[in-house]
Amino acid sequence: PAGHGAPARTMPAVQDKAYLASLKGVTAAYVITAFVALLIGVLIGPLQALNYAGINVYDNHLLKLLVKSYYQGLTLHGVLNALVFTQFFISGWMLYLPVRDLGMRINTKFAWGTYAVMTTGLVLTAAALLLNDATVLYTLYPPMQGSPLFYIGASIFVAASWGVLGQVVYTWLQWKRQNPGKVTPLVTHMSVATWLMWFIASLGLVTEALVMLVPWSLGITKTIDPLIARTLFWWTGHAIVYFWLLPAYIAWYAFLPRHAGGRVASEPLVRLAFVLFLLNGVGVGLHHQFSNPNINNTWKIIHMLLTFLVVVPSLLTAFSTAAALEDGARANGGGGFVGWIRHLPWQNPVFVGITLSMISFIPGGAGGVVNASQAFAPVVHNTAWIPGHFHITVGTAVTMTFMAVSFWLIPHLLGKPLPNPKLARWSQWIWFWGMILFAVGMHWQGILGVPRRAQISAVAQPEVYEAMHLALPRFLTGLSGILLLIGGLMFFYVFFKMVFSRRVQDGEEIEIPYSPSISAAGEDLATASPLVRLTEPLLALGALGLIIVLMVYLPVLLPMVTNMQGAPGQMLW
Ligand code: HAS
Ligand code: HEM
Ligand code: CU
Repeated sequence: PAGHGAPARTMPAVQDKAYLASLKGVTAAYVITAFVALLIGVLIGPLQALNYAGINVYDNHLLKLLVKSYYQGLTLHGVLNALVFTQFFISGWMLYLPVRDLGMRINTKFAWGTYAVMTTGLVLTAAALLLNDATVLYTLYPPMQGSPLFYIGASIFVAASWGVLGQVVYTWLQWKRQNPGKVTPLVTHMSVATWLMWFIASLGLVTEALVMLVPWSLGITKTIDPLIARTLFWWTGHAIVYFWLLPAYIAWYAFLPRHAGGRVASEPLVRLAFVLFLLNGVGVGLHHQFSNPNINNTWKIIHMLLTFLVVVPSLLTAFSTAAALEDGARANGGGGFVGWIRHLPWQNPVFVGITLSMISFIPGGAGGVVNASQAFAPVVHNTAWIPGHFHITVGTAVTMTFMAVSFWLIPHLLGKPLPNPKLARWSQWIWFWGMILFAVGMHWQGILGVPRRAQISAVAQPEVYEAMHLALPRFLTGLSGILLLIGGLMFFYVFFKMVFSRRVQDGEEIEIPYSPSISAAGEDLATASPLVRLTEPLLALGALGLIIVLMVYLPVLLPMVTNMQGAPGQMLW
């Protein structure tokens, strides 16, 4: 019933203005750097969409000055969008939120230091990419080899994320010590669970980089085992998608109900969903390696079944966020079976961006289940279907949520209001439709056998691919690139106009949009529900998560390590 439940949390006030300015400053630095990376990445994307429409623009001399090949551009696009944009945004977002949520004071010098280290890693990696020394290495796959600069830069970049992670977990533990017997507030719980999941996830990549890639690129070791490298890569490579997704889930669960005038359905359920990702999010990476030989098929099947299991917390999210939206719409006078949808705040660009991003995740997630099915994987693996899948997951569900969040976060951080809310709203609609068309075109072409990571427009007879006979999917992919360019430019116009405008208000007037909840978690552990008590000890749950990962990865890795197959490095460009 309306009025039932718990009111929204109010953010603890911060008295020390200089400290608050520094905390907001470092957060804004992360967020703005993220969107600068996205801007460059997004400018390259449409050229790739044209490629899949059969139009080759890469013989252009002007373009050749910037990128030497389709593949160099593609690598810049993948790295800047999926790795740099996401990690910078998340590092600001998931540092700021828990710190403000807990009302704790952190050492902002350390936070700025971490930002500087991350930026150094970015500059080194970007230099290698721009020098054409790391082309096609977005997934790092040896025996293809890049310059040491690339691997060292990437290692520094990932190490910096541990800096933020450490600071957040440390701050949370300090709060726990000062507040014994208290339930961790929801947003902090989600943030800490995500950071701990990322810690477990990143161990694969860190091992690959430190033990294999860096020594190999420096010439200390002469050969490398590609299978071990891939396996360690996908240990991280699947779970990294939850490192991108869960910060978006924070906006969906904790803040979207407020934008829609509704309530969080159940806080204990949210906590359960995040703990399920912490336990089961990492040990599923073999679903990227079904086609790799020398891996026992039983383990591939186990990882497949565990992948189906990790769909559960996303389904929990789908139903409970939909319930929160329905709650808001009915409170706004909406009724009927689906008629209530019209009573959602479709005028609000934050709401529109986040909700459309969630809608895109319905086919995005469903496609993931197809990819993970061993029977379907051979049909879709390494085809255009796969970029179709991940542009409606990371490229829309995550990216558009972060775009929409910036519409209130930047005003809150910098005291600069959102200019042109209407243009902001339109940018989200156009991006959404662009990505939907992109997904239709690319999934379709993929099923007809068009490969991914291929400059098919430069093939003398692109008709070798059945799909290239079909005008419609080609057309859809090409058109989507143009729509996305327009939607993207509209977004960046609004974003940078906002960032470069004059400060006109105290950002604190724009509150963090905490939502009320129907079923709250309570404040005291002693009186909390069993589910809340079970999901509270995140460090212990993280340790359990690590044990599960070792259980499903050591039996896969050990036979590889005892039967190593060294290959010399190759540079193909
Ligand atoms: Fe994936 C490949 C399987 C989720 C990203 N994925 C990729 C790659 C990327 C990526 C980047 O099993 C390519 C890597 C490369 O370069 O090779 N993926 C899955 C599965 C899931 C999944 C099972 N992927 C993601 C997410 C990503 C992402 C999230 C980024 C953020 N993926 C795969 C597999 C491959 C793969 C294979 C390898 C393919 C190959 O052969 O190479 C699941 O986690 C998905 C679960 C999600 C759902 C959807 C729930 C829906 C929700 C929205 C509700 C909406 C509402 C709106 C309520 C079940 C939560 C209501 C609105 C109103 C108005 C009322
Ligand atoms: C790859 C287009 C935005 C992440 C691709 C490909 C196309 C494309 C056509 C496939 C190229 C190939 O396989 O040869 C676009 C367009 C965009 C856009 C038109 C919007 C303007 C994004 C965003 C993200 C993203 C926002 C992530 C945040 C990636 C990644 C790859 C990729 C990770 C794979 C790189 C690789 O295989 O090495 N993009 N994209 N893209 N895109 Fe996008
Ligand atoms: Cu995966």
